[in-house]
Amino acid sequence: MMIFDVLTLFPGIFVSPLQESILGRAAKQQLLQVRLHNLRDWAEGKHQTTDDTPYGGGDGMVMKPEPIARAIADLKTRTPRAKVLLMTPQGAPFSHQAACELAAEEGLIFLCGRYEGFDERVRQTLVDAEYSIGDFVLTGGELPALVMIDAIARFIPGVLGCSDSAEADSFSDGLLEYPQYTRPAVFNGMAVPEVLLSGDHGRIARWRREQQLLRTWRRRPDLLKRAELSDEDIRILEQLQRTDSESGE
Ligand code: 4GY
Repeated sequence: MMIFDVLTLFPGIFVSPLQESILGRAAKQQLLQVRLHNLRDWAEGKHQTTDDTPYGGGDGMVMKPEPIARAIADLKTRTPRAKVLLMTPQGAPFSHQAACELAAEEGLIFLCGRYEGFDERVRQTLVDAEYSIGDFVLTGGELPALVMIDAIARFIPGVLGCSDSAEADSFSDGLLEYPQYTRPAVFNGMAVPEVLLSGDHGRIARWRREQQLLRTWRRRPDLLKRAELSDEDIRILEQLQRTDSESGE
């Protein structure tokens, strides 16, 4: 079973997102365990202080290194090989690929920051990897940790039904998903594409691949450079670029 340890000043943030739906079921089935820890439990003094003013002056507070060092040392007595992860806009872009790799670890420790961030020596000596979930600034590392736990959990065998495995989903080949439809066949005057009602599985598969390529080219051309493309895919893309104007994407 995969162990996720979370070090945070606000463990309450995690409770309901981890209890609901797929993650909640995975925890019940003992496919994963998320252990929430209040960093304040490792702080000292009457006020159990976890932050202090920055050396050199400036706004806000910085998280002190000692409570974090004690907390990580304690957690590692139980999961010695666990990797310590820190969520910050300065980290490496978190991705499908990173989620897949992290799912192979025995344990992960998510160190969630608040205020203006961490004493630099925390990063240097206690953290194995830093990740960013996007180019924006949040008020703490808790929501990024939840995002990462969710994305990583999808790669743990048994968490998703066998009908939709994480390896089979479209990001695995680096392309965006094709459009999906369900009943009714006509909604507000908009009909489902005829090919999807045809019952011709070969034609449907070719249409879906074409839609994936079209969408990715239109919306995220940066992804195409790294996507796994067959000769047929490249032929389809060249065709699309010649007939660009027609589609409603
Ligand atoms: N974006 N991706 C992000 C963030 C804010 C540490 C307190 C992000 O991952 N984390 O915005 N984190 C945290 C950073 C100090 C605020």
